[in-house]
Amino acid sequence: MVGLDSGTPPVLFVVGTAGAGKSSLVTAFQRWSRFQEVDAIAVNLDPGAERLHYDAEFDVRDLISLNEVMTEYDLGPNGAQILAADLLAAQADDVAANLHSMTGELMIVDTPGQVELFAFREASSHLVEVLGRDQAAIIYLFDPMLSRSPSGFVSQMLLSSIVEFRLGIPTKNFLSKSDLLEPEELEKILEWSERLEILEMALYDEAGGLRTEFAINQLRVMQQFSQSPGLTPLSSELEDGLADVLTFAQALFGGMSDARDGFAADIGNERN
Ligand SMILES: Nc1nc2c(ncn2[C@@H]2O[C@H](COP(=O)(O)OP(=O)(O)OP(=O)(O)O)[C@@H](O)[C@H]2O)c(=O)[nH]1
Ligand SMILES: [Mg+2]
Repeated sequence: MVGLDSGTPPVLFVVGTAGAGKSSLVTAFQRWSRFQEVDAIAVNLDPGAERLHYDAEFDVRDLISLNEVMTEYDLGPNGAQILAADLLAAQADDVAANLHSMTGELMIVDTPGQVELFAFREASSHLVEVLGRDQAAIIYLFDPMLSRSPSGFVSQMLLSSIVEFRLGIPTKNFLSKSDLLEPEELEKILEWSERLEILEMALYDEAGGLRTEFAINQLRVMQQFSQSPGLTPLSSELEDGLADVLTFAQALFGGMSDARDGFAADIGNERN
C-alpha cells in the first residue's frame, strides 16, 4: 500500500451535511476494520463534536475547544466554528506532522458538521496539500431523507461535486443511513444515481422547466469527469457498505493484502 512505503497511511475524509452520519461511519468503520484485521486509524477534525464513540488517535479538540472559542471571543456556535477552522488552519502544519507520525494502513477522518467549513475554509485544503494530494480521498455522505426528492438528491450531487472540485481529490458518494429508507425508496434513489434520464423525468415532474434543465446539464457534465460515479448504500447501524468504503480505498491506494483483497472482492460479488 502506498502509505506503508511513504510512512503516512492514505487518508479518507468523511464529509457530508450536518447530521449525515459522519461520526457514526468513523465509529462503525473502526470497529469493522479491527474485525477484518485492517489497521485503520480514526482521527477527529471536528472541534464541535460532543461525544465520540470511536478511539481517536488524533483529536482536534485537544488543540481547540469550541466552547472555549465561544467564551473567549464572545461568539455563537456558528461564528466559533468558523474561527475554530481558521485557528486550525494556523496550526495545520502541526496537525499534519502529528498525522504523519502515525502508522497504520488507512486513516479515516471525521470532519465538522457544516460541510462548508471543510470545503471552504483554508484548513482542509492546506491539510490535504501537506498530507499529499495523491494520498487523500473523500467519502461523501448523502442524507437519506433529503435524497428522497429529486431536487434534494440533485442538490447533494451538486454539493458533493463542489467539494470534489474545491479540494481536487477523488470523491465517492455513499447513501448514508440506508436502513432508514423503505426498499422501494432505496431502489428509486439508486436508479436515479445510475440513470440520468430517469432522474431527469422525476425532476421535470417535481421542479419543471428551467430548473431541471440547469440541473441536468450540470449533472451531464459532471458525469463525464467523475472518477467514481454512482451512489453506494451505506448503513453504519447494520455495518452495510463498509466493505465498499475499503474497496474504494484499495482501488485508489493499492491493496492491503492479498487475503483482504480477496475478501473485499467476495463481498462485492455477493452484492452483484
Ligand atoms: N438508522 C441509522 N441511524 C444512523 C446511522 N448513522 C448515523 N445515524 C444516526 O444519525 C444521527 C447523526 O449521526 P452522526 O454520526 O452524529 O452524524 P454527523 O454527520 O457526525 O453529525 P454532525 O457531526 O453533528 O454533523 C445520530 O442520531 C445517529 O445515531 C445509520 O446508519 N442508521
Ligand atoms: Mg459528527
